[in-house]
This record gives sequence, structure tokens and C-alpha cells, in this order.
Amino acid sequence: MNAAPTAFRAVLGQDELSNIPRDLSFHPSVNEQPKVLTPEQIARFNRDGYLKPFRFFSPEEAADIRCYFDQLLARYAAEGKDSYSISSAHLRHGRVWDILTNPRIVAVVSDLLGAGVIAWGSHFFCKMPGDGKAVSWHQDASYWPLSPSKAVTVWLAIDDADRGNACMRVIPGTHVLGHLTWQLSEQDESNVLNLTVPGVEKYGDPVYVELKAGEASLHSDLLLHGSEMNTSSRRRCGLTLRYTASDVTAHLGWADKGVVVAGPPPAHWANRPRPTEE
Ligand SMILES: O=C(O)CCC(=O)C(=O)O
Repeated sequence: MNAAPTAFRAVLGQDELSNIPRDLSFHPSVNEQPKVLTPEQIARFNRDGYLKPFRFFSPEEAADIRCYFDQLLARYAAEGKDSYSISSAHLRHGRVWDILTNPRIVAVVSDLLGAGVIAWGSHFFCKMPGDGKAVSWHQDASYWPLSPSKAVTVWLAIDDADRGNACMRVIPGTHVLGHLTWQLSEQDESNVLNLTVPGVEKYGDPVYVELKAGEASLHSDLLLHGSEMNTSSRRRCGLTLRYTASDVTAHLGWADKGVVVAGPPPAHWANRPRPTEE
């Protein structure tokens, strides 16, 4: 496979991130005339920090996407890469670019983020049966050189995801608490990422985001979320699709990943074409 032409690094050090002036406060969605969401859904997103479920792909389309992913994963595995390594996939794989720019998804995201939207991230979180990996409690914004904090993730279920195979879990309402104190993960956490927000029990009970393949949830970049280890015999793969309002500034070269999916192209962001490789 060809390497995608990029000028950014996917995983940044926290020292670098802490040197960037970032506004990491929640910016509620204000939309008097949503096109596809109801005003109640927008109010719920502002209150809870997430929405679910959205059926973006029919069961037949979802089966086709799963078949594509099976083959993609086999190609990466043949290169010695693991099931979490397929990141910024829209820069390399046309099929992923198609999902990221899907008009049904973009319409929902645009109702929340506004008329100008940049799609910039696509990362498969594929928990193989019994792989011993968890995603510790975190806020996405901790990892990203973006300001202000106006980003949403669409978590698209490639496989059915439920509590049994370690679906994502969230703590509703935590997106309004600002940037929470984190610590670097301990080795024994087996964290797919590298930060942990400790002591989250005080923020409330987790909600398990169960989804069928082809359905998606959507969460704010400030919402506390994570997932447990997959101790089942079933794979649990989700494709995270990341979007930000086009008035957001990206530092450290991350604007290079952008695809303009709604509104006029802002000067600051790239507008990456569909890759030819599937
Ligand atoms: O798929 C998971 O378990 C976690 C995904 C996640 O952390 C994210 O969407 O940022």
C-alpha cells in the first residue's frame, strides 16, 4: 500500500499540545432551522453531549462495508499492523473517504456544527475477540491540536456493538465540565490510547452505546467516553469519523487532513480529493 502524503503526525506529545493556546470549552449548537435533526435532538446533544442511534446504512450496505473492512484489515495484518492501526484512512482509501463524506452523515453533523464543516479524521477502533485492549476514559479534545473545541465524532458500527463485546460507553453531561485533568496511562491499563481521566465515578453513571452494524452515535469532543476490554468471542469494530466547524484552527499541520464537506473552502484547511486506492 502507498503511504498517504501527509505533513502531520497522528499522535502528538502532550508537551506539544500544552504549548498551543486552545479554547476547550463547550460551544452549544445553535440552529433555529435544522435540516434533518429535530430541535429536541439538538437540545439533547447540548444537554447530554451525545446522540444515538442514527441508521446511516441499511443492513445490506452495512454488510458490504463490513466485507470491505475485512479485506482492508487482512491487508494491514499482512504488513504486520494491528487492528487499531488504520487511522487517517480517508487519505489513503477511497471507500473510507466515501463514508466520511456521505451526505446523510454530513447533513446531521452540519445541523450541529453549522454551515461550514471540515471532515478530517477516520480511525477504525477494531477490538478483536479477547485482544485485551481497553480505551480508557478520555475526552477527544485532549488529543487534538484544534481550537476552539467545536468537533463531533460519528462512531459508525461496522459490527454489531453491545455491552457483551465492549461497545463504547459515555458519561452524559460531562462535555460541559471543561478540559478535565488527565494522567498518562499506566502500562497495565492496556489502553489503546495513552491518557486516562481518573475518578470518573463522581461524574455519574456510564451509558453503554449499543448499536447495530450500519448505525452510528455522535459525540462531542469534550464528552468523557471509553470502552472496556472485549472478552467475548465476537469482533467489535467501529469507524470513528471526525468533523469540525470550518472556523476552527488546526495547529501542527493537522489542517492537511481536511476534506471540505459543507460550505465554502476556508483558506486554512486542505480539501483532500478522493484517493484512487480502495
Ligand atoms: O471505539 C472505542 O471503543 C473508543 C472510541 C473513541 O475513543 C473515540 O471515538 O474517540
